[in-house]
Amino acid sequence: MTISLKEILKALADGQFRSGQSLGMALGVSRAAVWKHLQQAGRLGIAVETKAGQGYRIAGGLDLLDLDRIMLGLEEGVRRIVGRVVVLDTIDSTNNYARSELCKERGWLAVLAESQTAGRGRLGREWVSPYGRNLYLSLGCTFADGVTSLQGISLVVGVAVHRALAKLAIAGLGLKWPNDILLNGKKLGGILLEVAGDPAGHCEVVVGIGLNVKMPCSVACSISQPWADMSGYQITRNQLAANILSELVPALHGFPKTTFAGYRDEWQRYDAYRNALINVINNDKIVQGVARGVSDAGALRVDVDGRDLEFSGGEISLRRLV
Ligand code: BT5
Repeated sequence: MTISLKEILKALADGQFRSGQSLGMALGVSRAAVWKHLQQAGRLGIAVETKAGQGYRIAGGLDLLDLDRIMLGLEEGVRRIVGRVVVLDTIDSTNNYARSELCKERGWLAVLAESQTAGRGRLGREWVSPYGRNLYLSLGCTFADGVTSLQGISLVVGVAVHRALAKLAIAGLGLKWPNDILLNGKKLGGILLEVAGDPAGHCEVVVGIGLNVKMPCSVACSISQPWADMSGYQITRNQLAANILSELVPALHGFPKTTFAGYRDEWQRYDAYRNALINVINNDKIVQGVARGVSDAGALRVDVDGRDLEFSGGEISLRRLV
């Protein structure tokens, strides 16, 4: 019989010691097979403690994704819209998976994974995605009215994520244009929106959300900017996934009838950079000015030497100067 690493990790998820023999018996494999699988866990950044006479333990336990728990956290209406929720173990990128499923069949689906081997941000940047600790979620959706009807949709995603986190009583949240979720000024999560299809007709949108729940120190050093996670809060990843979907799905389902204009005030309330002196960076071009919120179409408004300029496009980044 072959078993997956996840089955062994599930058996150790409560953080208690289990002997190799009892694990093997419960899962129908040999002690040697258990040992072999647990070598892999180390490579995934999960520290498995071994103690003579007691066996194996994951100190602090593991909070693994569970499809049934996520589904239980969703209202009937949300379940009906999404249609399919998929929980994967390790995948290159949940966005890739969602996109290839949408190519096979139009509609809506949500994809979650324990880890990503090629998680990405904008412009091919890396998204650090260790196993079993954070949230990697993609929502694939199909719209009928063309790409241009979706202006500002990524900012609506930010508002939905903010609402979900605020309901979990997380304090110190903020949004940074265009796609960052901040906690106490540091990057807690990011949004990657990918659109394909007809500019005037059917188009497929994949909304990818990465949120740090409990980032292991062993991989955190590879993040190239100040980051945050939710380790100070008692939040399970299943609850978090359900909360995000509960806010995100109705918000996007309202598109394009409800436009970003309906969310603009709320986005601006959470705007972490409002009235801050910033650099707007677009490739090697840098413009300095004061951030003045966003337009009805979701463009960034910046006061540059007394002129009100607007910036839009997924390749722009902001840096705060003071
Ligand atoms: C983003 O890009 O912020 C969008 C990230 C979207 C990730 C999700 S996970 C589920 C789905 N599947 C995917 O493959 N992607 C999506 P960007 O603005 O380009 O930010 C990337 C930058 O954030 C990197 O260059 C690092 O500086 C930083 N970074 C990388 N991993 C991070 C992490 N786990 N937490 C905080 N910052 C991180």
